[in-house]
Order: sequence, then structure tokens, then C-alpha cells
Amino acid sequence: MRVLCLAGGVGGAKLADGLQQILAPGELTVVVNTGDDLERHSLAICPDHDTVLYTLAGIADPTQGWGVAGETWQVMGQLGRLGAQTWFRLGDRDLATHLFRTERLRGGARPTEVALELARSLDVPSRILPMTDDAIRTRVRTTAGWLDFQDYFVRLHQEPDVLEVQFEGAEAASLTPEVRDAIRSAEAIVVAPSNPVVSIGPILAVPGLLAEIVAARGRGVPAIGVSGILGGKALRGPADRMMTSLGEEASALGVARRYAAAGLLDVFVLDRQDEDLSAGVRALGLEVVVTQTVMTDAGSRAALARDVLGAAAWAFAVAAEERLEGGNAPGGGSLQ
Ligand code: FO1
Repeated sequence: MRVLCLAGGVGGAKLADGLQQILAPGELTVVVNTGDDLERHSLAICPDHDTVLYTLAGIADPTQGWGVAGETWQVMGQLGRLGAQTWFRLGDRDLATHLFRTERLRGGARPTEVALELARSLDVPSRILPMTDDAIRTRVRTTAGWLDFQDYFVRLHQEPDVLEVQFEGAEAASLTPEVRDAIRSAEAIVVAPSNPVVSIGPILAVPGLLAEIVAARGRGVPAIGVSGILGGKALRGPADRMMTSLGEEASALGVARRYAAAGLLDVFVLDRQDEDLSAGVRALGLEVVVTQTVMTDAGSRAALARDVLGAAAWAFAVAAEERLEGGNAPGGGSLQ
């Protein structure tokens, strides 16, 4: 089954890993958020891409989720002694990725080409594609003023409230042929449990990308989303506080509302603790799957991936039945 997964950082990387575990080599394509990208010490850094890359290569730091396992910090230590700013920490092994990427980009390679080269070199059996080759930068208006994303996220520890979000450069960005072809050839589309505002939001802001997904859904390709907010709390990161300060409901239902309004999904996966939100999600026109969504180890990543693809197969069968019946809906079923 050819699966396309939209993902941000750590939560997205974990589900992508689960999908990679259960799919055949080459069947998974992950489209990653590049709105968090930045330039540090004259190097091109792509945090969400690299989190997905290291996770799918099996070399991610297991505790912090980003960066490389067994990392050392010699370069940062020395940079600190020289008086450079070191609040955005780049480990010694991680630096090799940024040096390689920066050199290739300065030599004229496209970000997509570099991403494919990095995955090949690290023996990743999946494709990891930047959402676009053009620069889109997430900026947030906060109680501390307008900030670049990593200033808000890392330097200020996500403390200021977010009042507005902008994806600078999005209007002028183009869909790459690789992302377009991956959507067109996908047999299932998965929206990972990443931050719906600043991880999935920038991906959907790439002109034409959402329209391709909507067209795929129109051809009967099921799109399944997983909530990263459980029991009203984000498993990781500021998604819950961000949704509240943006005037949205900080719950799985709030996430489902966002995705339903965009026309992104057929099925929404709720955690068992949010089972009581099922009726509200169904009222948005989405089918509901309730399962265990917390991914604590390799086994639980694969188990969630199995449930998600099971839901995809089920949604595909429902759509086929609807087509056979000439558009008559078989009537709100659910997979629990
Ligand atoms: N996150 C931090 O909390 N502190 C850091 O110093 C930091 C450095 C860093 C370097 C490379 C990289 O690929 C990721 C890094 N991250 C760091 C993670 C990153 O800022 C965020 O997790 C994402 O941008 C949000 O998805």
C-alpha cells in the first residue's frame, strides 16, 4: 500500500516510524514541514526534516526526540567559549547533516534532492520530502511581539502566548513534482499527530497541496488524521496552549474541526480517553476510530500505524460501497 504521511517533528516522526515498520520498503513517503527551518552559524537547518530522518534511520535521540542518539557537544562548547549564541544547540554528529546540506544547496541542489540523498546515505527505506523547495518561514505574533519560530519555540521556551501565525513566503511557494506525484500515487493519506497549527498548517499552506489531497479523496483515496491532543493536553509541545490563545478549542475535537473545515480528512483517530468526543467528530462529517494513540516504544508506533491503515482500508471499502450504490451513504458506521 503506497502511503503518504504529512508530518511535523517528534509526534509525526513516531507515527512515520510505525508506518515504515509495517510497510514494504519504498511504500512510505513522508512530506515534512519546513516552516521551522532556519539558518544558524551560516548553516541551513531543517529541524522537522532531520527529526523524521534520524527517526526513520533509527539514530534519533530517544529522550529528547530530536537530534542524534549518543550526541556530543564539542563544537557548541567551543562556540560558547568564543562568545557565539548557543541557545539553539547543534550536536557534533547533527552538524554533519547541516554542513552536507548547506554545501549541496550552495552548489545549486534543490532541497528535495538533498533530502533524498540524506535518506539514501542513512539507509532509510522511505522517501522524506520537504513540503516545498521554496522558503516558507513560520512567524508568530506573541505577547512578546512578532518572533521567528525557533525564537519562540527554543529561545523563549514557548512561554509567550501565540496570537497570530503567518507562513511567510507561502503565497509564492510551488508544489514540487515529487510531492505532487506522491499525492497522486498515494493509496492512503495519513495526517500525523503533529501540531495542527504550526506543523501541519504550513504544509497545507503550500499552494496546490491541499487541492491535490482533496482531489485524491475525490478519487476514493482515504485520508486519516490522528490527534496529537489527548484529554485536552498536547502530548508534547505547545499545541494546546496555542489553540486556546488562537480562540480554538484545545481538544481532539478542536483539531478535527480544523481539518474538517479544510476538507482534509475522511477518518479521525481519537485516543480512548477522548471516546466521548466521537459524536462531535462524527457531526463534522468524519468517520471515527477510537484506539490507543500514545506511542511509547517501537511496538506501540507499529500498533497505531496498523490501526490507521486498517481505518484507511475500511474507509476505502465504505467509499467503494457508496460509489456502487450511486452515492447513497451506507450510514455512519464506526470502527472502534
Ligand atoms: N529543540 C530544542 O528544544 N532545543 C534545541 O536547542 C534544539 C536544537 C535543534 C537542532 C537541530 C534540530 O534538527 C532540532 C533542534 N531542536 C531543538 C528541535 C526543534 O527546534 C523543534 O523540535 C521543532 O522545530 C518543532 O517541531
